[in-house]
Amino acid sequence: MVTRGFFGKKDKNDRVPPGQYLENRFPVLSAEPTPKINLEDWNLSIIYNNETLAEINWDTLKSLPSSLITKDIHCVTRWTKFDMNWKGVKISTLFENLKVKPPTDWTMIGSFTGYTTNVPLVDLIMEHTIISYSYEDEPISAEHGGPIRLIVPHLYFWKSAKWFDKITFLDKDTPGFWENYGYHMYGDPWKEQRYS
Ligand SMILES: Nc1nc2c(c(=O)[nH]1)N[C@H]1C(S)=C(S)[C@@H](COP(=O)(O)O)O[C@H]1N2
Ligand SMILES: [Mo]
Repeated sequence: MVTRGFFGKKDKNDRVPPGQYLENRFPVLSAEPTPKINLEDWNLSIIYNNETLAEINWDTLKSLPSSLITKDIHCVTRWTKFDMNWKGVKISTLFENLKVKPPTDWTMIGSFTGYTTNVPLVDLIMEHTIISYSYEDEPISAEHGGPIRLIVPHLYFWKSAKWFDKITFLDKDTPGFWENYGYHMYGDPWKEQRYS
């Protein structure tokens, strides 16, 4: 029997998770005003127990091997956008280069603005999870989280912190900004994990 998808290409509808609609534009969703961050001043800190395990600046980040990912992105406000192209450095590559040995299984992702969101270590070091500085071959615009944002493409987009500048290791899973307002602790779009 020849089934749909037999020839390997996923049907368009199979790429839209339950409760989502296909969007062509790229909406902006921010809880806070857009900050102005110069790349030269940007710095990412990796923290555990109030101790900075490692830091990286833009010059070093851009010297690390980069990855290009093409992913469908799903926002909890129900838009899904196909084939978004992001360039950046895998978090696993970052940890290797900075010689960071993850001390726990849980992290809190932080932004320059104070925005936070929790991401389990296993998800943070997946192949497609990157610290990104380029969208569709251009620098990321400030409103979309530029100069640098996190991209965790397999979870709802609120996990992809804009103006990303902090990874804090935690001993247990702890809610971040939206999770404190009732968003799901994990946020898998295919399981419709919108709210807890
Ligand atoms: N710092 C920060 N990061 C954030 C947000 C935010 O309000 N502040 N919103 C999240 C949510 S809910 C979504 S859907 C996406 C939106 O990214 P965009 O504005 O580039 O579409 O960013 C996520 N990252
Ligand atoms: Mo969102």
